[in-house]
Amino acid sequence: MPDDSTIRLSKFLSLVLRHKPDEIGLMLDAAGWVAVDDLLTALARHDHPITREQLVHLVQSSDKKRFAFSDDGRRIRASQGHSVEVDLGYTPATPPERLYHGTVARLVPSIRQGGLVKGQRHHVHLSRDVATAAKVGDRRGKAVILTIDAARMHADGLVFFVSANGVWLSDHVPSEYIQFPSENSENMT
Ligand code: HQG
Repeated sequence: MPDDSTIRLSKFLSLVLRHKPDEIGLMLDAAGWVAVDDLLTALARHDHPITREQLVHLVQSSDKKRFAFSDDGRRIRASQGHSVEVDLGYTPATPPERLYHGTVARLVPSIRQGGLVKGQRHHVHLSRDVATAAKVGDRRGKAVILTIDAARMHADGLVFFVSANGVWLSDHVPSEYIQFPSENSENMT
């Protein structure tokens, strides 16, 4: 388990690299990258001083590999989850037959109606396995796992991307492709 200060820093980095780079005076490039030097300087100026080694450790030890360095190690970006406009440059990919989405019971009626929508983020996030989806759902309460017929979506021409850290991304998942848990098991993981 990462310690509290690592978790706090990881959350702050998510905020800066996905949502509010201007909070510490940074600008992301069109693909979401920022120079590591600039990031370290900006963090130090805004009460989050860390060394390059600490940053590298955080990136490498992150449970979900949320952040990635460029090949030359000079730039860093979040691998998914942005609300600011970026083009991560992922190419369309063929998904596994099934993907999973963890949510909570109170959102299910609306998802039944409108399918999965991306909301503030650029994409709907889907997981490769049930355990990951359960963790995503548990952030909001007791996870309800939706099973997505990704093979049929793909066959029908809907586009998928996979992020550098293995999150499957889609623009919208219409409800016809979603298998919902039966009513009396909706509260079960
Ligand atoms: C729900 C975290 C009502 C959806 C996680 C979810 C993930 C609807 C919420 C990543 C809906 C959106 C993404 C509809 C979708 N009506 N509710 N039609 N369609 N929803 O946080 O997938 O730690 O934007 O079920 O682990 O929960 O940040 O998406 O509950 O990988 O790296 O609307 O964020 O990763 O919430 O989470 P989010 P998410 P990090």
